[in-house]
Formats: sequence, C-alpha cells, structure tokens
Amino acid sequence: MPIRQHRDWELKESQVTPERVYQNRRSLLKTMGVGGLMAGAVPLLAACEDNTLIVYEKDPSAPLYPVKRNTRYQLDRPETPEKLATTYNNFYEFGSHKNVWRVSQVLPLRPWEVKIDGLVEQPITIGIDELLKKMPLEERLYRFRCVEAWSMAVPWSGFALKALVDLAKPLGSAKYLQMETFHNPTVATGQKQGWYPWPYREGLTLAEATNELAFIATGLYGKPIPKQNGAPLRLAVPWKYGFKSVKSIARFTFTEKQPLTFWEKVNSAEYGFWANVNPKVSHRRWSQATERVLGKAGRVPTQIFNGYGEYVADLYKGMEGERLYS
Ligand SMILES: Nc1nc2c(c(=O)[nH]1)N[C@H]1C(S)=C(S)[C@@H](COP(=O)(O)O)O[C@H]1N2
Ligand SMILES: [Mo]
Repeated sequence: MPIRQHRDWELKESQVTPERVYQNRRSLLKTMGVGGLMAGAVPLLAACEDNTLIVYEKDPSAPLYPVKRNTRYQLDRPETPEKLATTYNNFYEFGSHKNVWRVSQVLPLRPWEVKIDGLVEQPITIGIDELLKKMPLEERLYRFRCVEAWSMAVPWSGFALKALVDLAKPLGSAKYLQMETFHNPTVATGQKQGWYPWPYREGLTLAEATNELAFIATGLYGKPIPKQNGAPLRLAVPWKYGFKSVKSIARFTFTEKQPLTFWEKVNSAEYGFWANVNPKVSHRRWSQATERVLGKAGRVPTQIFNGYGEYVADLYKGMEGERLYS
C-alpha cells in the first residue's frame, strides 16, 4: 500500500473525499497495529487519484517551526532540494532500499516516550512534546556524508545534544552515550529480518556528545522532521559517516563501556565505532576520496571530518593508533 504523507496544515479541504476517509482510516489503523494512539493523533486519511493513500496526521509539534537559524554554521554548497532529501533515504527498519519514504509513513509518532537511563543521577522517561518544550530549538545548516559516498546539505531544526546530556545529569563514571531506535516489527517490517541486530544502536563518547556540533534533529526544512528522515528525533553528527546519525531514537543510555553499534555487529570489518569522514581512508570496497552530491551531476572531493575539522579534530588528538575513519 503506497502511502504519501501531507502534514495537516498542507491539507486542502477539497482534496479529501469524506467516504474514502472514513473507509480507509480503520484499515490503516489496523495495518499500523495502533491501539495506543491518542485521539488527537489519529491520522486523517484520503486516497488520491493514483490510489496512493495519503496520511494527514496532526503533528502536535508543528506550531514550533520554523525556528531561528543559528548562523554560525554555514554551507559551502547549495541546500539539497527538500524533495530529494526526503525521498532518498536509508532506514533499514523499513527495508534496505532507498525508497523507504513511502512505507515509513505507518510509524506512529504519538505517544513517543524517550527513555534516558544508565549511569545518570535519576533515570527519566519523557514524552517527546515535553522534551521539545525543555530544549533550546534552533536551525542549523549541515553537510551530511553517507559512507556509501553520496552527500547532501540540509537545514535541520532541533537542539544541541549537550542540552539533553545536561538534562540527564550523567554520573562521573559515564564515558559513552548509547542511542537506540524504537523496536516495533509489526509496523517496521524490516525489523522482522532476524539477521540484523535490532534495535538500531549507535554511540558517541561523552566528549563527542557534548561537542557543539552534535545535534538532535527534530525538524527539517522548517517543519517537523519527516518519518523517513527519523521522526520524531534523530542524531546529526556531520563529521561522521551517515550511519552514526541514528533515527527515531527511543532511548539514551549512559555507559562506562563503549557501545557495540548496529553496523559494527553486522560487519565489523567494514564499519567501526568512530566512523569519522576521511577521504584518504577507503572503504574496503570503494574509495572515499569523492562524493556524489544529491541532485548534482559529477562528483566533488570529500573533506577530512567532512569539512568540520576546526570543531572536532581536537577530540581525536593522541588517538592516532585507533581506527578513527571507518
Ligand atoms: N534507525 C536507523 N537510523 C539510521 C539508519 C537506519 O537504517 N536506521 N540509516 C543510517 C544511514 S546509513 C544514513 S546514510 C542516514 C540517512 O539519513 P537520511 O535518510 O535522513 O538521509 O541515516 C542513518 N540512521
Ligand atoms: Mo549511510
């Protein structure tokens, strides 16, 4: 069932056929396996001419956007067109193809509880809307470089990960921050594939997590972040390969030991913990020297730390013996 998403404020009254709204709502809710959805978040549905099912979903965070841009972070290239950044995605929970934007629309976003636990003064469970109220929202333009050698440049909205670390009050013994995606195989059918170590897990050192660049994105292009890009909250660490930027986070855990991450578990020969961008260190199967910019012909040179060395190079001083770049 192909599904296309329009946010409720984009809905034109004339586009909705009431009978089909009524007929489809029940069947979609069934497909979604939704029991616990709040009344306010029940999606409105309509079928458009090509029989694509459109989900008109009330997103309670919508009025928060757009947020003020932080001009400290400038791009060296044009913004990627919104259409491209939101229709060419990696999200293995919904399949291993790039066209996950359609099937990911079934992910229910409310209620969305975020757990903060591990080595903290007091574990916290907080709903996403409460969390958004507490966090200092801003917009940042960041480059983004996938390990597969494609790249984009997008306006994320969200907050510095450091603000969440401060809220969590980690103990002195905490050295790492582990981040995990939801686990819901009924909805995210990719999670039925048992050879992957679900839930998707990533991690940073606390020094990385509190670096000014580490960002939690809750919006994109001045609107709530689309499901396919990792709603309702995902990591954005632009100096690392894209797989570090874990989507749809449900849990933050402070640990003493380095977390074993999703791709490291799948294939540790090719993917490690650090995964900092470096044009001089090839992937085992391809060069990382250049990248294909989404929406542009040809290739451009890749930069060390994806061009963010002035902010992050110091984090890795004295660690030259480690596998920092894959
Ligand atoms: N939970 C989860 N997070 C994920 C992934 C994934 O499959 N599942 N893919 C990663 C990879 S490989 C990339 S390149 C980026 C893609 O982000 P985008 O679709 O917003 O461009 O998400 C990362 N975060
Ligand atoms: Mo990626």
